[in-house]
Amino acid sequence: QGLLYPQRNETRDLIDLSGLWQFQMDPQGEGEAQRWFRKLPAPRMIPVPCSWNDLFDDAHTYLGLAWYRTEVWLPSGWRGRRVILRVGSATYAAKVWVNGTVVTEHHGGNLPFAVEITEQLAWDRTNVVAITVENEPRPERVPPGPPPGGGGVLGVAAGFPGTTYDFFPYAGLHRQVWLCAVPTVHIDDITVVTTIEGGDGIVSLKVATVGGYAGTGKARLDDIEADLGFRAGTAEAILRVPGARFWSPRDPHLYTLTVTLTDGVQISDTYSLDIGIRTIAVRGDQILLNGQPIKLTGFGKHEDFALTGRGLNLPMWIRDYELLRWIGANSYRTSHYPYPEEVMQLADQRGVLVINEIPAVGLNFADTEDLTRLRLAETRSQFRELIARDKNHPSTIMWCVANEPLVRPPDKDAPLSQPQEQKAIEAGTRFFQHVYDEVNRLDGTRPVTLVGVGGGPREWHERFDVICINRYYGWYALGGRLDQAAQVLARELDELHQAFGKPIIVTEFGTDTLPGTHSLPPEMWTEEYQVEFLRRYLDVAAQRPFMAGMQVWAFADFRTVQGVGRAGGMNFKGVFTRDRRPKMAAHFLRKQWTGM
Ligand code: E9O
Repeated sequence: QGLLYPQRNETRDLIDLSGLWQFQMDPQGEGEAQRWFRKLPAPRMIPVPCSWNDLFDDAHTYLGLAWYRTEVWLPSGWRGRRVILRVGSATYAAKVWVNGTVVTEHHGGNLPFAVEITEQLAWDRTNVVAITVENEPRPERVPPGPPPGGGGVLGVAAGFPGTTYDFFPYAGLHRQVWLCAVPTVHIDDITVVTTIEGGDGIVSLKVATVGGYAGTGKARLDDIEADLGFRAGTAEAILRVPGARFWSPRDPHLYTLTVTLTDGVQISDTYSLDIGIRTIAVRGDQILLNGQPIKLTGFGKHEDFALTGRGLNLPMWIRDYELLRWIGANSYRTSHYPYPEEVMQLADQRGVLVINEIPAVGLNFADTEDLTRLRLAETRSQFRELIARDKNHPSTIMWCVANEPLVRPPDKDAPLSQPQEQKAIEAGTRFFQHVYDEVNRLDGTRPVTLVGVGGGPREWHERFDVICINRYYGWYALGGRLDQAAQVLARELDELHQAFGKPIIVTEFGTDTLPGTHSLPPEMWTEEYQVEFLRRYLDVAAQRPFMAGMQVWAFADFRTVQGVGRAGGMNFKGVFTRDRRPKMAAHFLRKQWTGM
């Protein structure tokens, strides 16, 4: 099934089920046997979309099973059409009932899933939609849960709730739930690939339908049109745009592509998509956008805000895009999971370059082969969904397959023996080979990267098109010693460049900084130290023309699990506070990146 963003037009309609739903936690897992999909015994109200954790004290650290329930009356005009239920994001596992019948199950938060529910619907009464969601940190999932009794980032201490990463494991229905009415025979998927020939843009498209459409259609972009002839439900076409405006951060021009199923008289379905004409490629140590080298400036981010948690928060995103422009950033990474679809559309419109990452954070390869096999299956299915969702966004310039995979869990104190370590490195090499091949098969048009961290084996980078590294000399190592930190960083970048000759991006570097804390000379945790640290890193990069990008960790302070390394349950590496006030470092970066 395709994952085209829901649309309302002359042939399609939508109902957004956002609003207050009934909610009940089910720690004993008794709801299904007691038919809670019909009626919840003791519900309270909850907003959708939103995380549940910061709303109710008894749900704050609850990651187990919970029920959502709502009712919806369908418009009579929808009769005779297919009705599709689309869930934008349920973190982590979901099961869906319509009028008492299970219609689908889904694994993996942060990505949408859709299922046709026409058969289950009633037209003469209200329909009951019930969804269970749970976010149990299980070891076979991606991201994996911590080993039993273990967890804790950096081995400082076991965090609570236990995770293999530091951000808070928010749970719930995080994005909209939609009902979509579409024609029985309809456009299910569109794949657009753009290339450049001289001043012309070449737009190649593939259209897939549901219902084995065998008729004709049209593709239109401005006043350029192509005929579509469908066979077994699919058709292809190429549109040439003379003197095209190529999409770039400086001129993020979008064309509207409209695909129509029509016999020339009657229109049976239509769908419009905003596309950018651009190319992205790696040549030697450079990343080329439309044939020109680009350098990324920007951040690693999170989807994180007070009360809403990881729930869709469009005001936050609009503000974040304003601040990205204010500070002169041209890019960010979707650390450490896919962001909302609207946020990708905004990146297209505003000309922001996105490294698009799946939720593969906290992987380690000292765990059993069984676990590695299960995580590989999960990683691949999440990638299939991510690429299906985001393949047509010009802003996505690169796929990222994992953040900071490790040879062994960070909380294991005893080092692995030499042969054990070798085995784990090889297991990781095989894992990433599989993922790389899969991503390339699904989308051969974008570079693919892996984000490595200090101490991670270099072998794992070999497969990938771009070398991305997270480095913390001057913070987690060499704390307080910024001169030495800069030397170590410089030496390592030179070595990596020598070894790989590929583009290098530092995708994380930063220091925890308590807003309002100052010192002279600069000391750790102060605003002065954050500025000095960032200055050293940017200077080292500026002296190395081969560097393809620098992304600061992090854009804003964000909520973490509890632990002695995270004061107040926060990661304070933000350049902005959690409520988006600038720290000194924000002003510093703005000067660096805009010259203002
Ligand atoms: C991942 C990110 O989600 N990278 C972490 C960030 C952090 O602030 C976290 O928020 O902790 C940094 C990992 C640093 C590991 C450094 C090991 C250095 C050993 C010399």
